[in-house]
Amino acid sequence: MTTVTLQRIDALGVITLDHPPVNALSRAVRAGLLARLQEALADDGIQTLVITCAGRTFVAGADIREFDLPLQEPHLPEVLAALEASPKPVIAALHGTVLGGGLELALACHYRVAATAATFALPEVSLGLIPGAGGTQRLPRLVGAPLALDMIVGGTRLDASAALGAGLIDGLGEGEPLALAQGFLRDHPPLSPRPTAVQTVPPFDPDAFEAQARGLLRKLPGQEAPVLALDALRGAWQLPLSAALQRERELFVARRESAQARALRQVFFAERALAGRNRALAKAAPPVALRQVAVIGAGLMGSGIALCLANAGLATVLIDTQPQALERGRATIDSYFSGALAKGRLTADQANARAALIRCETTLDAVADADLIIEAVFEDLAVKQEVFRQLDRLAKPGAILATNTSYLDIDAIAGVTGRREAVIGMHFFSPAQVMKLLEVVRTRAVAPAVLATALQLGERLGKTTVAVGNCHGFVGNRLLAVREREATLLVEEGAAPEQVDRVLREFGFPMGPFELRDLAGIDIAWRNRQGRGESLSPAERACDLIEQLHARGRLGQKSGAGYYRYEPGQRQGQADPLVAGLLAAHRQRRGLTPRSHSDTEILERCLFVMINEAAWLLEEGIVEQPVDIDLVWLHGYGFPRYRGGLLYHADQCGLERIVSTLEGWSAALAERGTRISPRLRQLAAEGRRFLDS
Ligand code: 3H9
Repeated sequence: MTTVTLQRIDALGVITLDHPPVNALSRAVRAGLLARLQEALADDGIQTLVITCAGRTFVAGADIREFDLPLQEPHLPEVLAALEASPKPVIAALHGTVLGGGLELALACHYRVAATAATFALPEVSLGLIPGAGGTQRLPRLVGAPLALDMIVGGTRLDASAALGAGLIDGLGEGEPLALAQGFLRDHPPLSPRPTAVQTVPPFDPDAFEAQARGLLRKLPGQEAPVLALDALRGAWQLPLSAALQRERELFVARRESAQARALRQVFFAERALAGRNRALAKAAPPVALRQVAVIGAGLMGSGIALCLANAGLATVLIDTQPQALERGRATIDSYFSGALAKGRLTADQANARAALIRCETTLDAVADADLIIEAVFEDLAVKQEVFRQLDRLAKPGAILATNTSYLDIDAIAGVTGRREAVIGMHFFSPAQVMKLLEVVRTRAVAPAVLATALQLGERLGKTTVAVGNCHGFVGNRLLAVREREATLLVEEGAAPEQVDRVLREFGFPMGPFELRDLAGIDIAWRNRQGRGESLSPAERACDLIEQLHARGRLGQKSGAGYYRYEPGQRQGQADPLVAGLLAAHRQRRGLTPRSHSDTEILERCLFVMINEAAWLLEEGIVEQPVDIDLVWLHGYGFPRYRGGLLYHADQCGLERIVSTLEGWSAALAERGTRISPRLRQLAAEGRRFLDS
């Protein structure tokens, strides 16, 4: 339901936009706004106008659902130009999230007042767009070029007091936005029209501006929109207003159609659809109420999980039977809260209250009152099974037992308990208090209410929470293992680790597979390979670079050397002649003549084997929907958001091309113990796509 109404209160004309859930500027809203504006201007009894919104927020932007449709009149820039040209003063009365086109609407009004909880941003670049209704022109005129740059290119969000300080809004207060506007009018008689666009940009230092822009763009490699947004912003002082507005509009219209914007829209809606599916599951099987949660193991992972729980207001018991480990865990927690306090992210009261939610204990019987217990001990099946035997004995009836294993068989863990229906996987990513992903791993016997509880907790922790099935490595690490295997084989054949890493970085990953391996630890990969024993294919077993590095004590960043060499205190590795020598000797031993690889071959081999493995995951029913695989890799492994996700990217490449490329490698794939997924073949043969399947 969409309504835009005009109400007269004495000489005030109040235009209210009502288009749930977030008052997005759909065609109907734009048309309604224009019509009510014309009525208000024609009404001699109205002297001043207020624009406000019903519901939980002022306009949160253009209607993203319309971006795949042809442009429809009236266009927002025209509506805003009419508003700004109003001979009667117009006040925007703001609350909630004033975003994108919503902020542009507010900027076109003559005055702005806001509720104290309101926030302001132009997040268009996060959707692959640039502001398309005057944002790049009106914002710098009000707040100056440097802050406009941070907001338009860097996506900086302002709270209401910062917005007031910056001159973005003119008044601020508690209460209903309309009442705030009425108060503002009373305090500032007589108001006259004050168009933003005719003002000039306040003076600024152009060199400092350009340096700031370079700094921001460096943090956004591969993304096209921020560069174009900057281009449009410069128009605010380089071009006459009408030319600058026209240029902004042309860039915006072209961006709507761009591959990156389409990909980012796909991700935007996929994230919300996932949250909706999780909510529906929680409704179908009411979750268990969580009054207290216990975490077993106070290592980096366990303390990180405890932090997540405390940040979400949950009473938490952190247990480690080794007092020294527990002390280290407590120190990690304390330093996190003091850091948050120092950075102003938490007040002292908040930090103290959250820290007090975490109680540290050294005996497992402290789990007695917990409704949920999350185990985060050493990654070894026998160790975890022993912990679960004890937990089964000590936990109260009905308590849920979760494991944070990153690849072990959770059915085998559940099997040692007398409550298999209450055992589930909750795979957090390190550092748990930072990383957005949570894989919730279903076991064979898991009860629906247990699954619902884990999913609901994930949402409460602010994680992108994806339900997956139980298999070695689940979704994320299973695909990671396949990519790492392919990358290692490429190196064995003659590519340099730094070439492989560069190619994947240029694709948009924050780091390449060897850089990631050095960060995560060569010892972790070594232990994983030991654990896989007979299941390693002959090709994988023969490509034993991990064992060779491990034997030399090259454990990655933590030991100062792995695939790369690290200067003390440096996280950026240097290519190491020792590794080049080790590789040369390895190839010689195996009778391999090194060859060079094109960047395209490297990229395709790393990605296409993952796409094939993802198709197997679908075939095996490990995920409910293809998009879940994309969300796991987007939020847990740095897949570039502007490429939409692994399977979205596969769809863009064309499945037929992927299958025919994989067919060309089928002998090599067989050596690795892999076949082309029948599902992938079928989709390709039918000319279909993953995300429509
Ligand atoms: C723009 O404005 C371009 C202009 O410069 C140029 C114009 C010419 N459109 O996130 P939630 C839906 S670009 C359509 O779960 P929250 C969303 O899909 C835009 N629908 O709630 C969901 O639907 P469902 C710039 C939208 O409270 C429901 O609303 N603006 C839009 O966690 C609830 O969303 C942005 O980029 C939209 N613009 O967060 C803001 N926004 O229930 C994007 C939301 O069917 N939006 N929906 O799944 C957000 O950041 C968050 O949604 C918001 C609320 C903070 C508003």
